[in-house]
Amino acid sequence: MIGGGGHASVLADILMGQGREIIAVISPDSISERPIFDGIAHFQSDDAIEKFSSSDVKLVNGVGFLPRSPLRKKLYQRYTAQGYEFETIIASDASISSYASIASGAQVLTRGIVQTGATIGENTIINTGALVEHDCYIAAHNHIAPKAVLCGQVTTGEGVFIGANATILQNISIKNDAVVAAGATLTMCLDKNTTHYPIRSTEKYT
Ligand code: JB2
Repeated sequence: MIGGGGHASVLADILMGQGREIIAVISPDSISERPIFDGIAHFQSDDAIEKFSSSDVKLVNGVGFLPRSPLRKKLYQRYTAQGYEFETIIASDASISSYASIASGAQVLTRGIVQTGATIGENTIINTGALVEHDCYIAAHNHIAPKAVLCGQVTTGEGVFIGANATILQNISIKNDAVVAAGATLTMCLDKNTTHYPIRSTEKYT
């Protein structure tokens, strides 16, 4: 498990519930305040990953992704280039259509829904309770945050962040590294590296 913070602990919970063994947590910071990691070996340097042969272990990308943060993608690319495979994680209560495609290293968390004809790219997070409707194409290294709703045929480029509870209407295209802030509703296509914020009411409460 690479990383030992909030995202890693959610993934560990899912994996342990599926009877999987986590043999080590690799994180520069302490993990002692998270009881889920009790009893698991902890290494503070990424160099420790190379103690484990790529044929013996799978890696889990437990470093999350906030808008335009580079670390998660960097770690994924560094270790896949060295021949390591990242585990694809599907929570037991996620709902994935048999006609959806989930790429290597993607993570669909608790009650995430991926409908028929949808594609989820490598290293992408579909977070708790997010809904990816039919025929969406979600590229690599995205984070679709909790309870975001993507209506049918939404497409995203790499590195897109869609915040919690955001709604993306059908047929919308979102280009690389764009951000949809939490709670926003997106009704038009979004250019690369731009941010769409929720419309705020100007009314004053009296
Ligand atoms: O270079 C690194 C490195 N830098 C930070 N290598 C390794 N192996 N680990 C690294 N870390 C570790 O990432 C930190 O030591 C820490 O354990 C973890 C980051 O934890 P944090 O709780 O700050 O963030 P997160 O990435 O787990 O969660 C973010 O993304 C999630 C998807 C949060 O914002 C969550 O709210 C969000 N749900």
